[in-house]
Amino acid sequence: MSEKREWYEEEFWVKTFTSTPEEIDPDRYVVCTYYVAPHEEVSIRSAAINIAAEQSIGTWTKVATMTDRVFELAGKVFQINEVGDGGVVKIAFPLDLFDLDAGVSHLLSIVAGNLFGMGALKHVRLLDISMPREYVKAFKGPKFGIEGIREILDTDKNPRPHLGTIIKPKVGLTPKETAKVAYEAAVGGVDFVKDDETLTNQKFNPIEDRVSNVMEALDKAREETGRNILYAVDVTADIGMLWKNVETALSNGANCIMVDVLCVGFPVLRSLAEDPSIKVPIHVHRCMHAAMTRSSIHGIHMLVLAKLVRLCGGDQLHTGTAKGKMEQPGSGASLYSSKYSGVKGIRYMNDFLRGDWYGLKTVLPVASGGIHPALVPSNLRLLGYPDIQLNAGGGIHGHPKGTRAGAKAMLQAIEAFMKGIPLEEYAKDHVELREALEYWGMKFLT
Ligand code: CAP
Ligand code: MG
Repeated sequence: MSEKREWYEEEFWVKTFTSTPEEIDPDRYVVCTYYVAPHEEVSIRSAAINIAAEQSIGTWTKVATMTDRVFELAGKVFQINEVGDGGVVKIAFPLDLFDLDAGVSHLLSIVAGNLFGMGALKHVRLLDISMPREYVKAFKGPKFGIEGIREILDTDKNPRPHLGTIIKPKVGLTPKETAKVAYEAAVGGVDFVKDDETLTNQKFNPIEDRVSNVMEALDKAREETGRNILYAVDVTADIGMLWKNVETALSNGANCIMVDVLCVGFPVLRSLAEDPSIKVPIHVHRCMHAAMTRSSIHGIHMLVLAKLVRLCGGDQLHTGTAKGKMEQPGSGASLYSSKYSGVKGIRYMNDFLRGDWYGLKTVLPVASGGIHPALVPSNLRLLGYPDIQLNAGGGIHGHPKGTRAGAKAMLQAIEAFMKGIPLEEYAKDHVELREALEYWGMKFLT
């Protein structure tokens, strides 16, 4: 192994870009936690100083124009714990470095900018970010949050997990066929219906016809069952078309909109949430997140993305399952504290979204992806309840007796769990649940 090169160990770099934890006032700094794996010849402290310097005052060598004002903006490495091939480091960036009016796009250019390409680093992962009150207060956050959604769905007095569905197949149905599936799911007992993330305004299912047909079907279901049901219309598109989709959806009665946040960008979510004409909750899908979140040693942890979604005003957000068809994040991340790894990491993120954050409204965590009735107890137990929504697409519409029975079976599984009754026991006199358990067995459970 070649000798470690202490690239940034000269007094100037250490003095400018490191400090002790006691010197970091949490009200005056944005604090980032990174997993850093430097190339063999670079020490962890050098790598961390490299990040602090590049992402704050941005220079790899002394320049003639350094003044005290510039030095006050320096990022500070104040904690290093060596793990695996690298270390978990904390870097504090002074609040004055941030343009509070420029929001998340500016924040990302600092805390998740050039550092991902630095030549001294083999891997680097932004694990967490903690912002001072003044920073968080520059955002309005969600308009509805868990409380607002519960009021709409009338589950505030007796909180329970919400049941959602994604209309399947993903694409190819006509507006009338979509509305029929939505109606069946609603009568079967779902609280929430959503478009799948690739359905927007294609020829086979234009948004105007779809929304008017689905809302009519849900009105009918409400008259019959007395229950409100939200329909999240996917408005994802490039900016001009996105706003047209929003207008079309709202003018045809949509009571919720949905956006693929990483495809459109955080600022778009924020502009939707802060627009006074949008008086409905925003459901946030996260497709593409795994390009950043899946590796346990490189990229950006989902917890960070969830914090940004809350700042930008998402009312509900996909955060993953404990059991389901998608990869559980962070396999191999025993490198870190449990709050960043695997299912415990999802739970930690869900609890953050449910908890107080300088007065911003909460965000309802959504577990989705391969869920069917047999998976309900473990997902609720491990991810936390009652403040959660379980979404099932295939796990409802794939029921042997169809969508209505599928929704009933999911609801029965939730009821059984909430009453503390084992599913097999409850299934004895709940036929839809029994059929679902027989049909899918333990798929994805083990
Ligand atoms: C679920 C889903 C969601 C995934 C995405 C799908 O459908 O609609 O997009 O949940 O994963 O198309 O797979 P099924 P995540 O219930 O039929 O699986 O929520 O982890 O972002
Ligand atoms: Mg989907």
